[in-house]
Amino acid sequence: MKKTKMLREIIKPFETNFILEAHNALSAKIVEEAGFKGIWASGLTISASLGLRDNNEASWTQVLDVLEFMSDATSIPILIDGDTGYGNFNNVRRLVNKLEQRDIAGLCIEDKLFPKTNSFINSENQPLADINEFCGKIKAAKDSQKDGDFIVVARLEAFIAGWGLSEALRRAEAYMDAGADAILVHSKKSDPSEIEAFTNEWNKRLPVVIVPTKYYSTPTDKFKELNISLIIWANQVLRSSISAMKNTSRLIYEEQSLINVEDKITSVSEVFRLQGASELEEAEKKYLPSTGKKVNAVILSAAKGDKFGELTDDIPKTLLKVGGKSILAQQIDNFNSLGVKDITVVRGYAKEKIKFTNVSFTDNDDYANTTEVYSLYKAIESIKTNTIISYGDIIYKKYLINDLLTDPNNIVIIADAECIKDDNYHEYITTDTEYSKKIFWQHVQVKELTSDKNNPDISGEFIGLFKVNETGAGILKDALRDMSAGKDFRKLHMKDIFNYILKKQHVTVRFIKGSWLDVNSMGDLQKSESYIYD
Ligand code: SPV
Ligand code: MG
Repeated sequence: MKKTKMLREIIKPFETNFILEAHNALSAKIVEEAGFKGIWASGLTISASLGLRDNNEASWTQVLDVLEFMSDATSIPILIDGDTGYGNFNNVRRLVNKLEQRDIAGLCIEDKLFPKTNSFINSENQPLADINEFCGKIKAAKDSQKDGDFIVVARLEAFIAGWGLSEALRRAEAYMDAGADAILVHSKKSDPSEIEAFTNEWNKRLPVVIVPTKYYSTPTDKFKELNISLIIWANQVLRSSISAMKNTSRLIYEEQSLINVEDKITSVSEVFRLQGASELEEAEKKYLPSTGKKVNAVILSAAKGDKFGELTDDIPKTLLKVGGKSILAQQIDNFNSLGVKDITVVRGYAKEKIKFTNVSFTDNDDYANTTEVYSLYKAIESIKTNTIISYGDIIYKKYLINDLLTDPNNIVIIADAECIKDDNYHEYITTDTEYSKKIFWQHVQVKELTSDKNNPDISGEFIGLFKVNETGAGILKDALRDMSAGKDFRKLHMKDIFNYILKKQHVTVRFIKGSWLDVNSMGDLQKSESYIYD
């Protein structure tokens, strides 16, 4: 149902309804969630929340901006307190136009002069508008609305300004004839006597709206008896928030601590809920490319590295410095700079030396008798929906991570087409695809991984960097769990895991040419000094 129609439903004769004040999108949403069928966009509270007085200090377009947020955040109708209409009939016409564009359901204008003052400040001195001039405004508003259900409420300030009942009735009658949809009778008395006097004479000719701020103790049944159509509770949400904000601010200031505050205030997760954070998460799953998806990294850094002499007496090789920065710090920085913040480092040798505040740790305390597979198994819970797994002793260019992030395949490994075939342990891949330039931008399926450098089918060297997506993560975890039961598990290498996977699933390779370094020896370390890392 249209918001204008909804407002019409709650401003009708013979039935009393209620709306509550809001002054921004958040409070409007809270009012809706409380169950109200409509919102009063109060001039007093909107200006107060902007740090201004209720004297038209906020321009009408500034009020309009606030209304737009309120309207976007809610699905119930908003009746705007339009003060005196921010000018003459011409300003009111434009106002109605702009309100309708923002799906505001109704406008209330009061018969005072611009710039107005709040009805409870010095009210006896407040001049009223000329009746005819105000009737012209009402007519102009009604004539300019495009939606027939848009509501114009004419507000009587006669009682507020110290005029009596007959002036109020005279005006109400004129405003009705000018086309108003309802009459708001305002009173500053602490009892409803003026309202009662008015409604007795008025005799339900148009719906009557009231704002019982000053006569708040009057039972609501009394208003029902008086056939009030709409009761506006005009400022209580702002006032309650002021009390809460004062208490919290004072407490935090005095105690210089949050300890006595935290459980008295709304949780951060409730703030997220009110903002609709979950909807965005769902939308991200639907619309974002894989680069925007949750990505995490696991860095396998348990090994001591035994070819570095005393350099690794106290630290694992992942902490060896290259160009002033440890290999591990270099990797973490690269991941961070690409937006990957969820990083798990598997520590082993000299684990206490690995100190980073922005990563989480998993330990492989049996690092001396195990290999990288066992370290990865220790971090199995960190293999999630998009996980990059990296050996902790390799240096590579950042673009490789980017390439992996955008790759749609389930399991993608990086291999260097120019492989080293020395006596150190290396893992090579074989493929069915003939080696050619083309392979650098094709997705090639891996046939097998091998550590046999004499295998004639070798087309590249696995560099110790790969990615799994959600499906790939499931496949990898199943393989690790299946193989963990075998008695040789602690001695297995990544090639064994991949070969196990390859019996049933595809593993894709992306070839590179250089752009990385496996730090295996002092020689490598020296070479790496001249290496470009990003
Ligand atoms: C408002 O809420 O701004 C009103 C009601 O206009 S009152 O403050 O009572 O004038
Ligand atoms: Mg007001």
